[in-house]
Amino acid sequence: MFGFIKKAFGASKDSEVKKIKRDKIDKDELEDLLLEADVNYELIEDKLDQLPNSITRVQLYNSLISVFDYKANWIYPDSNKPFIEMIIGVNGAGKTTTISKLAYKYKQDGKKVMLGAGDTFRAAAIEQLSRWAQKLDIPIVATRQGHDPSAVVFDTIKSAIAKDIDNVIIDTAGRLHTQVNLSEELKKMVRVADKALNGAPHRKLLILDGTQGSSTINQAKAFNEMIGIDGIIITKLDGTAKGGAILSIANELKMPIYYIGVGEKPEDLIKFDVKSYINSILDEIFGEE
Ligand SMILES: Nc1nc2c(ncn2[C@@H]2O[C@H](COP(=O)(O)OP(=O)(O)O)[C@@H](O)[C@H]2O)c(=O)[nH]1
Ligand SMILES: [Mg+2]
Repeated sequence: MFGFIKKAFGASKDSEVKKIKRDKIDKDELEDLLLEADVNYELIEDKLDQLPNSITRVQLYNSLISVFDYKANWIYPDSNKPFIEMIIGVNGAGKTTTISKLAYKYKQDGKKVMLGAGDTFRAAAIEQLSRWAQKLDIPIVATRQGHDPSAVVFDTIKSAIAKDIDNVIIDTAGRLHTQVNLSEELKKMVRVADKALNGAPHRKLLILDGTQGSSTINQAKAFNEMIGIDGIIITKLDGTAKGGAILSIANELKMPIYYIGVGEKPEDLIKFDVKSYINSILDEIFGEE
């Protein structure tokens, strides 16, 4: 499932050599492996300090799983239809692509989906999302470049209510003239969503570019301060050896990671499962069970 883990934890470097199964790993060797996979240094030290010199699979499993020991800070609404999600993140992180993936997934699950082209800053962003909507045969609310994205938010939600839509996914700009503008615009979009439907947006998802590794953490903190983030999707993990950054991101942000992106096609979205993720890492280190 998590093929990218192989890249991050060394197997690919010598893929001809069959992984030898072992019962324990030395602290020093483990430290090197985790550092290479882009796990944050302080996190590694913190975890290794609590482990013996020679570490078993079970010991490491318990140590790594504890990084994810936190709860979501939002609640799925009871019957508040439609379910509104806002997709946030810097330009190029993979917002628009991820929206198409989510839309595809919801549609596969039998849901009625609608998109809102809330990145009105760039004409290309509106076109890109419209193309996806057409390809996936999903309705979209869009306006011309430069128009107020909050109006798009309002219109999308109202239209979705009228058409009995299940899932609304709203795109946002990743960059404006200034950071202050961006912050104000996003805040307004959130306020207006709540006016269109009480409690909306129900989930604000932050898209982080997995190839940037741990360096996305500061970005995430900035967006969280602006409008509060409810969860994370990490993209582009198909092309990187930084799969360990997921641990650093979880540890620093203490926010649920819902999905990971592993390609550019609509089906390249994987539900993130903590246990499978950690077991994939452990398989690389100890050999498959
Ligand atoms: N390999 C790969 N490329 C991705 C993934 N997600 C997005 N991309 C690519 O990253 C680039 C930027 O994506 P886009 O959705 O336009 O980013 P946005 O500016 O945040 O909306 C595009 O070329 C996408 O095809 C992914 O999971 N894997
Ligand atoms: Mg975009």
